[in-house]
Amino acid sequence: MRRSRYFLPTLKENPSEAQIVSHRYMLRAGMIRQASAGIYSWLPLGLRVLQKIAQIVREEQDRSGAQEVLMPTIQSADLWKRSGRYDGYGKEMLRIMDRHEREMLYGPTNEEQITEIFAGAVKSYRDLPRNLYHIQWKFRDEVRPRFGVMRGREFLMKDAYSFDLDYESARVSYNKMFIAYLRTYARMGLKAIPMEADTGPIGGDLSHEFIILADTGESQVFADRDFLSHDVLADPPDFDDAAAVASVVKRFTSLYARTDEKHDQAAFEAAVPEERRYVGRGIEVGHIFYFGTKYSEPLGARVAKPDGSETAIHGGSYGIGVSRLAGAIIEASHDESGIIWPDAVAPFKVGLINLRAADAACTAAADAIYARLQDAGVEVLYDDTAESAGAKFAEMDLIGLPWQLVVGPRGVKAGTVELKRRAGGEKQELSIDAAMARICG
Ligand code: P5A
Repeated sequence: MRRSRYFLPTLKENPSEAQIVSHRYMLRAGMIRQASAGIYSWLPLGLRVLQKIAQIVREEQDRSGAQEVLMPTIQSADLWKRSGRYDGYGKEMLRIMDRHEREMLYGPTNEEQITEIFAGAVKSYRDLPRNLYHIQWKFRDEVRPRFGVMRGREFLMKDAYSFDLDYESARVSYNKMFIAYLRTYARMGLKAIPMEADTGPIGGDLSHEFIILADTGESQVFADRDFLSHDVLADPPDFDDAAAVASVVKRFTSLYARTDEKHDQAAFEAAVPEERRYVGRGIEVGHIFYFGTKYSEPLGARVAKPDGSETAIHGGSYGIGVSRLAGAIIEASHDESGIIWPDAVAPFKVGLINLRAADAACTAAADAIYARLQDAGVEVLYDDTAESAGAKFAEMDLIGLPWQLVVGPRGVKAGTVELKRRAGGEKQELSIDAAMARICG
């Protein structure tokens, strides 16, 4: 993409409404614009990041055996009256009346909807287990939407729903999601810590939040630093091996990790030696629940057991804050100049800077490198504008692409370019071939 053609409305000044760094940088880097309180438009650069995050989430859901569906944002109130949640959900639910005066709502979550689909389709234990997920916009009329996409009113969530015959089998499904979550966050360059959590309006008696560490997080966390040394991608359990999956889950759940509501300082000190105690703040980027028959009973999701008797299915639901993650990744990875995207979610891999657009030799060299990167399938943003070198460098640092490739008149004469790694900032003068090899290797 040529910068001269790209819709990238960056801001030089810090917007006054943004209180935390991710919100500031998302506005300044032209990723998002506020539409109304807690509701955002995603501009080209931001949308690329959102789509990369969603794709990693999707791949890890698929790998664990879940299957993608797409349910609507608008739901009927009747369904929620049947589950008993319509009144209890309170003011956070956006209630809508259609032209026939039927009560509708903008879905804050989809337990009812998916359970109804399931109840209409599955009648036998032979069709279990199943796990269905979608990546869809939600609306929650938060009292205090704030921090940009971190606490929005409209936000993108991945929500998965598992269906099992009994508690034991539901635990297997829960454990698979647990591992899928660790893998998902690790692929984004994040260390997520699972913590026992309250179940709130979703209900049930088993639940974990996944928290990434960041100073601006909304929850206070107390955890064993041993979490940070586990690498689930290096030694992943096989999803078909329930015992192997359970043993990794056990390794994680046996370490101390609690948010302030559940924290017990006596217990913390007994379980974790002083040098391993982490006390800080964190951002909730996922939340998983086992709630048994809470939705299947009222909505009639029943199956025949092998002995012919009937039972309500055992369910769980599993959420990831996809749009929140765009902000959370910035909270975890930035410096005073801007964002530092982990490679896996970067909107482009390379920012190619032509330092002297008015110089024919420089432009010819930069154009040729641009073509070469595109041919190699590398996503590149090519700053071909006539802006000053200082402005170009500042903008590239702000938008945080992993590599910066700088083509200037002196280097063109010598046959070299400057390659800078955004994370760490180290720079190297290299031949074009060597720079290509570094980027592509
Ligand atoms: C699990 C999936 C649920 O809604 N039902 C379906 C369950 N869980 S949850 O914890 O309430 O939300 C799941 C994740 O969504 C993100 N999230 C938000 N992101 C941005 N703005 C919000 N207002 C918001 N509310 C929830 C969080 O990452 C949460 O873990």
